[in-house]
Amino acid sequence: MKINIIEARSDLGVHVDGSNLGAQELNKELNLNSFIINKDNIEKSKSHTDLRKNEESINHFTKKVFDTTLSILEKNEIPLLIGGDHSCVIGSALASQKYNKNIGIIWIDAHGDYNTFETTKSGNIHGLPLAAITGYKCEELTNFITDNHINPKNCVVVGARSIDPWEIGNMIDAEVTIFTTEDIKNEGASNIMKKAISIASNNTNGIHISYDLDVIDPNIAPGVSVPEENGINEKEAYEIMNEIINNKNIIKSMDLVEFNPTLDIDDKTKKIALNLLKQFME
Ligand SMILES: [Mn+2]
Repeated sequence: MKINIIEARSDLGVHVDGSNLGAQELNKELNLNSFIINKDNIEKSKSHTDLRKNEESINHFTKKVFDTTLSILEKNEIPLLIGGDHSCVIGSALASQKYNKNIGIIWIDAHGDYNTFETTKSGNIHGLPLAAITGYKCEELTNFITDNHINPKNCVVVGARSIDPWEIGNMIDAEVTIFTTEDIKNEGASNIMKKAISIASNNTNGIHISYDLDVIDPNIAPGVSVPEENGINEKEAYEIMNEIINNKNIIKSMDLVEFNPTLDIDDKTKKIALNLLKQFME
């Protein structure tokens, strides 16, 4: 099936600048036709006390991503969103849920992204999208689309190693499945992905994949806004993508997010991101 790219050029979900430049930087190399979605032309809030940073602009952005993703799906094509920070994908995941009716989601990420406005300490909305997508509070972020969330029981986080104490409570409450980086080290990336796919596809019509580059160790992939030590290695990163490709018949939509070119060293992260994109598009 034809893949159609969305360049999601926003870093409004995080106080660190630069991830808005990620998609453009990657597509410069790929040189593929794409839909381009820009953030609002406003001054980005980075206030430490604002616990709803850039909420309104992120909602505008989400709606644009949602409409674009839906238009791609309606042409019977696969949307591939390139971020942007992780708040960019609320619209892509929920458009896929709307079009495919009932899907599961696999969230490959060092973080849980399962905070709510009550539990967030930073107010960075890129720490809330998975909760919003699975309808766990955060209604303010999905107001444009009611009763269309992904069932958290079909939601799997893969590669987590930095989950806030309150956030883990949300995830347990919602019955999200978590596989940690340690699980990947112990059981192998392919085996963990097989388990994740089985949970996400159980009684659903397909899967949305959201791949955050910060799951990879920052010594190998330093170009991300919120790096976490002791991540997966490059081989494991590709093994994860291999399992995704092996299940292409049920993968309905895909994101690759959080590449921040301003923090990259010697194009290390860029090269891995490009390899992952090429692997998916083969
Ligand atoms: Mn993330």
